Amino acid sequence: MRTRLVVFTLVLAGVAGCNDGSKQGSRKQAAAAAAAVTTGGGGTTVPSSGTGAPGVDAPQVTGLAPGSGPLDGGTTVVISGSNFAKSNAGQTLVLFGNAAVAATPTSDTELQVTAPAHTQAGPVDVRVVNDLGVATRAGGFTYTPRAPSVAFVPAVGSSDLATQRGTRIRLSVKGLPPLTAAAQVDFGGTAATELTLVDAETIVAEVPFGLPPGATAITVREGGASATTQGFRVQGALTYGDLVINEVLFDPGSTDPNNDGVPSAGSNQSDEFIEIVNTTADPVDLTFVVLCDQVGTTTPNPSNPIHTFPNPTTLPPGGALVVFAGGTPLEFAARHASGHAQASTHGALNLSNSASTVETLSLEDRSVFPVVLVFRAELSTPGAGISLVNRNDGQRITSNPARAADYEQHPARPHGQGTVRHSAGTKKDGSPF
Ligand SMILES: [Ca+2]
Ligand SMILES: [Ca+2]
Ligand SMILES: [Ca+2]
Repeated sequence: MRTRLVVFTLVLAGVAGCNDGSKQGSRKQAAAAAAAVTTGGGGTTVPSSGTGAPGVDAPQVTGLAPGSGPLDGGTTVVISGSNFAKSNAGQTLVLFGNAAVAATPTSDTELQVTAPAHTQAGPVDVRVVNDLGVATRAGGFTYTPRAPSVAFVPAVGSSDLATQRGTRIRLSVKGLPPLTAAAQVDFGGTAATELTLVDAETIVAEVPFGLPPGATAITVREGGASATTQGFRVQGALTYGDLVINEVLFDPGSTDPNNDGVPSAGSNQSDEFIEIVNTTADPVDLTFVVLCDQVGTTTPNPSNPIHTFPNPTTLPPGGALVVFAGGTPLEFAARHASGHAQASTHGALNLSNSASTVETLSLEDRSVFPVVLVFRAELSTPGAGISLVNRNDGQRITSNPARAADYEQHPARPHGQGTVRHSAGTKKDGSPF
């Protein structure tokens, strides 16, 4: 029996290596199968032809039902024929093209099998292989093409007045001809600003400038075919309080909130952080929002950015994103495509450790107007290792501008063997937003 199984494997390798629909290949396979059974033998029957010539016990296939199914596989197919259950090996394989799946005969004349996935629409040969031989049904099963579809991430985007560039939306396209440099993408009929071809099924498109806010269809065209998807949203202007600066750690002391194993100390202030929360019920595109800082005055300074969010950066509803001064933020759960924590694109936040220094942090939204004050807070440090945190943790701050009274010193919370007084990426008690 052991010998038989080894030989059986060789037979399958030979079948899988042949092109679909090759009659010559089929004859070679049949010969191989016959030889294999002879060699592995000990059995009483040696087929003269693996194609199931009349008068021998080799399997034969007379029909498949259904004879077609989707490219993703999963179709339950009943194969009719003969000599399915006489296999002494008790093992039968069915090949759809070159993909083999195990099958169990339900009778001598019927097999039930689940069609495997396939890459290209069209007919494939179906082969039933057991230790009596190989039966081939040329073009026995047809894979039906997928309906064209487009998936996209992120689900919201905007564009920038200053540069007229847009959020980069990654489009995964199925059911179209392979994408090429000639592919076209439009958002609600307006051509994408920039296109970057990733592969035959993936293209990155920038949201064009000047689209009205709201639901916008995305259409991809290639080779005379097109696919359209709904559900994407062009973000409108943010209003005050949609985003809050929820927590700020000016002076990390010797703590390590970015979890990179390097506690801050002295001039290493890489664990400074600013936690931003989306207080709305929708995802917010942060791509063209800029985090700014002005030291020593209560006047915000939009021209002094300390972090530029990468394109794209999306904050989920109620979600938090932490901007650290530096380091390699670890163990922040990926709650959205752009990650839960980022290190300052400017290499530092330079938050003052002095309790007497006022700093005005602001989030400036450039997506619709050059400068729209989204949030500002006049803040000063409470001391080493202690952050300032929104009294109504994660909730909208309505006073404009936000004042020191909107914040409190972070309470102690358990962490490791002791306690800490900050909570980068979580609520005050360490629970998720
Ligand atoms: Ca650190
Ligand atoms: Ca500092
Ligand atoms: Ca927090």
